[in-house]
Amino acid sequence: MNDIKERIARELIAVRDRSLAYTDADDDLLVNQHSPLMSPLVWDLAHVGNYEELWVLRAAAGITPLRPEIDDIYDAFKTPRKDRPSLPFLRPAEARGYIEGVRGRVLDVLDEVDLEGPSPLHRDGFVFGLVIQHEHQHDETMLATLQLSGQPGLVRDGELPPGGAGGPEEVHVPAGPFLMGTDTLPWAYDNERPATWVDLPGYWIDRLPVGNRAYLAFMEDGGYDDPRWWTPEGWQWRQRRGITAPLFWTSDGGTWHRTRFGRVEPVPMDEPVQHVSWYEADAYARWAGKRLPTEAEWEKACGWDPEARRSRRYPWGEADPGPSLANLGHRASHPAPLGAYPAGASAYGAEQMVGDVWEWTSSWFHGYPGFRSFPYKEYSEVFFGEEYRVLRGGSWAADPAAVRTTFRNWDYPIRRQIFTGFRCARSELV
Ligand code: AVJ
Ligand code: FE
Repeated sequence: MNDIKERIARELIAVRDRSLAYTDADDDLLVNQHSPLMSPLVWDLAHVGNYEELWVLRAAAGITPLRPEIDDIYDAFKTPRKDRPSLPFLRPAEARGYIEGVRGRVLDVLDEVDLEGPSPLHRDGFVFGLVIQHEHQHDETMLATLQLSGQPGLVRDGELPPGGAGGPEEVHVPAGPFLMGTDTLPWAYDNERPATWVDLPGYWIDRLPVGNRAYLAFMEDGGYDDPRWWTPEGWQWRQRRGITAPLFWTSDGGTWHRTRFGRVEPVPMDEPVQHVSWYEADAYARWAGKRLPTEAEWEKACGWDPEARRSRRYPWGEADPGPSLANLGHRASHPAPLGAYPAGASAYGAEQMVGDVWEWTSSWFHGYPGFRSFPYKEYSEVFFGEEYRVLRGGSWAADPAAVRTTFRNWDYPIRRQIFTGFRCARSELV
């Protein structure tokens, strides 16, 4: 039990170090809004502290509210992101003081709590997992905000393995049932439960995410100008917004560059494409004679172990994602080159399924059969329906604590500021 508590304490410290590193900047950068799509950075910072107060201190431990008067400011449902600059949110010094005060009490709660008790919030440290994953997700959002701001500063240049490991273009996943989702991973979200048998026909899925070189071939083949490849909504979006390339790409007389955290550099042809919308991913797949994988196809190819007949936590098994297995945890501020992680392959031989880029799937975000919201409807359930597409796998900016083969992310099909790419699939010929 103390092992779990120590692990929780370590993870709490690590994620807070991360949030503080991302907000170690002048007040102007933190309080200004850099895009109507995003909150001011200091809003995210105090929001994660407020969430921690709500869930660990008040809900799980029954502690009297510390600052109930600020709850409304940090309620994501009360004020849409575009309107958050006008909120009377805490200024940076006060925000840091507030979240530090909350955190001190959270560590006291951790010391005393019975993680084997009857409360489902306490069991296996669920509520701590909830706030750790929540903060990591906001940290990734903060990185997207920083990228949109165009400000230099937060580029990390950690070394990633070289790409180029060979292999087939596609891997085959034979027909048959697999268990989708989980009943057993203790920190899994409600939307990953319950585990459900899903019987899929056989299919092929790309071994690797689609790279910049392949994506550029689509562009040069007139992919953005040919409505045959686009859904009607996608075509309308492309026309209205005048989209001709991934977000952050610019071209000067033939060579494509990208702006990455304030640096302009040639688009690296061997990296997975990122900053494309679902509409672009879907159009590319049709141009390539393929389609996007369904969410079930994606998860089976990533996590199912056909021999053991169970899901793995990561594509390669249960081992933590070391530097030779996946590009997670913001080691460097970009995806790794294609073929950089042969040791991280799934049972079916698919590579780079976790880390590098989130991957669009063809599926809308719905609850699995038997879904029950826990611990609150506003995490998942209110987003179910035909508005959000599911993203899988996690990007270079995602932390291993918030990545697993069953983890589900979702966003509007027009969104491109997130660290998102895709891979293609196709049905077996019959
Ligand atoms: C799961 C990434 C879509 O950022 O809106 C953060 C995560 N939920 N605070 C989001 C989340 C509440 C969520 N995503
Ligand atoms: Fe949140």
